[in-house]
Amino acid sequence: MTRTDLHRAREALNSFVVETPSWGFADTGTRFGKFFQDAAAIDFGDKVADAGHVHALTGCCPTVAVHVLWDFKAGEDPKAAARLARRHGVKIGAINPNLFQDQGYKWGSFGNNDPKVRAAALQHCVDSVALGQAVGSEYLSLWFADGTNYPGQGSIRGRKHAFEESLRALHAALGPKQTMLVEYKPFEPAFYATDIADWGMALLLAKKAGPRAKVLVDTGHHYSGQNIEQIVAWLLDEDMLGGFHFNDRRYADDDLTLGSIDPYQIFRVFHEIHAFAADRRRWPKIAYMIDQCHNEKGKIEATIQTVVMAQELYAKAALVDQQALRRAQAKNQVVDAELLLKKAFFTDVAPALADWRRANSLPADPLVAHRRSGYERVAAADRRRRRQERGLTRGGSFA
Ligand code: PSV
Ligand code: MN
Repeated sequence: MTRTDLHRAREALNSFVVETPSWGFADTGTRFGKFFQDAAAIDFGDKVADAGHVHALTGCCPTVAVHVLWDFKAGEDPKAAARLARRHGVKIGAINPNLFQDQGYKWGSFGNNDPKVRAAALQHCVDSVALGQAVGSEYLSLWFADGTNYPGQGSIRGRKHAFEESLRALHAALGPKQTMLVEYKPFEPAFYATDIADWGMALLLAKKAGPRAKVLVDTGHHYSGQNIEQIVAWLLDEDMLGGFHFNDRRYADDDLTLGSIDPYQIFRVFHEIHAFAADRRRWPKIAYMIDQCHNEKGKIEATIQTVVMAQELYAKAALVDQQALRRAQAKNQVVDAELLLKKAFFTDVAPALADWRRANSLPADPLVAHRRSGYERVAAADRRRRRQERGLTRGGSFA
């Protein structure tokens, strides 16, 4: 690694933070079932303790995303939750309303043809905005399970109009410091026509909703072979990229740890962000978040793996010589241009990460430090005991 590379990678690491998801620490599974882990978080306190532990080891996860129904009980003071998170060294990040679990959402939430259900869904989101304000969160992160399963089942344009109306009303409820993120997903749980199936639909809806609505790119929510970095580049160019949900996939929305299948893909996404910053001489404001479901791996280990992978790939992408790339592109030197990306991708950034961790008084290897800490063993014993004492049955909702 050259001195310039070391400097570039360190600078990149200084500005890179990634949010962990509260649900990633809890029992999650597939639609076929869950395999329970003793150390899985039982409640919000466990989730923020785990998130705090990950942040203490990695130094780059200061916030934790929450899912309203899974993390907040009706009547609870959200400020108390924020204080609890702070005690563990983290802050509450994106607020995710839950618009898919309630029986009332059988025919959708914002896209439902019953105005009463649409009003209830909107109210839940407006309440989530207030919750976000109470805990000082900047982001309201929206994902809709809405859609239809069979041709002819619903009016595709009618549902689009319903979404436009509710998203506009929700945007009007945002506080001045809040941004709302609109996530898309091609299918599941709806299989015929998901209401917000791709980035184009999310972009149109966000633009119509208002200036503080942006698009959220969940890396798992694309068809096989889709060019995600191209989507990212277009959204950046339109000033419409609001954030990411990181995970990796082999088939569909597999929620595997980031870079486990295709690290070069995420590198290319980060490259587009670095290239944009180099061209525009400003950094776009992007909420980097993880959205994973850890079925087999230990939840904290999986989270640490993803965080470290994200840091490595972000640092590698910072090494692309942007000026040389522009020159090669101008002359149509295809091989040279591609090699500039490959060279950065294959550069070992371990020395830069080690340096950065040392400078920030962090463990040299977060995963090793986690294993040595005994945190998982203690958490497993404590949570096993609490489950028994409370007679908690496991299963139920997704997280
Ligand atoms: C849906 O698959 C999703 O990606 C959304 O972001 C949800 O909020 C999250 O997963 C958890 O179910
Ligand atoms: Mn997601």
